[in-house]
Amino acid sequence: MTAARSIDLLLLKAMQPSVMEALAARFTLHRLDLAADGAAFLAEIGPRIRGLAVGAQAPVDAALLAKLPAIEIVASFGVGYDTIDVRTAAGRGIVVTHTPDVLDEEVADLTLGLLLATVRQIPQADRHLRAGHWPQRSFPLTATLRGRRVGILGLGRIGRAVARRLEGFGVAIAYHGRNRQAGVAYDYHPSLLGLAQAVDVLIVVAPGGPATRGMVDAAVLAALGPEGILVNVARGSVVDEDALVAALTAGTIRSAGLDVYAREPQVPAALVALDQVVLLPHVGSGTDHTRAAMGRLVVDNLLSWFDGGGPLTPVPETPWSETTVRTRP
Ligand code: 8YV
Repeated sequence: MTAARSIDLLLLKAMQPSVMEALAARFTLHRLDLAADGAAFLAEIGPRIRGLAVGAQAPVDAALLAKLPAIEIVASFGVGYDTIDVRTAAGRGIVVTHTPDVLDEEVADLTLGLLLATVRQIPQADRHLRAGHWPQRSFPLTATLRGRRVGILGLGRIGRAVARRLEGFGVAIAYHGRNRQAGVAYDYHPSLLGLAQAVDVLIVVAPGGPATRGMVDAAVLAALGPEGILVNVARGSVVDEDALVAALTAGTIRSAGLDVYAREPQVPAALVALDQVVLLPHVGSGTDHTRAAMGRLVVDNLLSWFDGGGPLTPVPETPWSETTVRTRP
């Protein structure tokens, strides 16, 4: 008797060890990054691939999906999935899953840390001490969170977790998103420009992708005013990075705290040169605890799918339902 063939799963590159271990226990893994000739590799194993596990930043475009005629599911590590062509996937009945919920509180914690670090210049104060300047001169007085009005762009799961924390800081909270949210007491602004005019801190938590590209532009930044602070923990694409550098350089806004950039891991030298900004290397969800939870969810989505239980956390665009799941040819 021959053993049942294991399911072929493609990885564009290695994922964290706990994920690799769990996947290897159930699937036959194929690593595109280890292939000497990627095109030849895909031509050979592409037709057998039934699942794809990817890190959040790895592009899964129509050209890649076209080389995977038998693919059923793309399981992505991360809540944002702007690098995955979900429309093409949906058109072919391919399920796409992501990792929402498990990272909300972690990213919200980091967001508040980044906001405080930016307003109170915590990294700069640390640099001042380490450079031995303290005995010669006190660290300069900084801006404050007191009396500030904070606007949130994107009041989704993470945005709401940020807002809950902000309530404890005693600041006024407002938001902009596609729709006013029922049961939410914060001021709603139907336009981003209107929100920016009403606040002096803007926190970007909106998803990336074409609908939000370059939304935080020169006009929005100018509306924040000279005491304005921009915090972005979402996607670099949401902010016009050139306009941001120009606004910071000209003093149109006071500062920025950034965890994400337009062309990661490249960060414009002009941003790095600005001492008042706080720059993090996309670490919003980056703790052992939360990355382990995200990894488990990637694995559990794949196991559930191939066990016939459907996806656990499909993206909204995925045309999945109990009735369609097992009627695929
Ligand atoms: C990623 C993120 O998971 O969830 C997201 O959308 O941006 C991060 O939490 C991280 O970049 C790992 O790829």
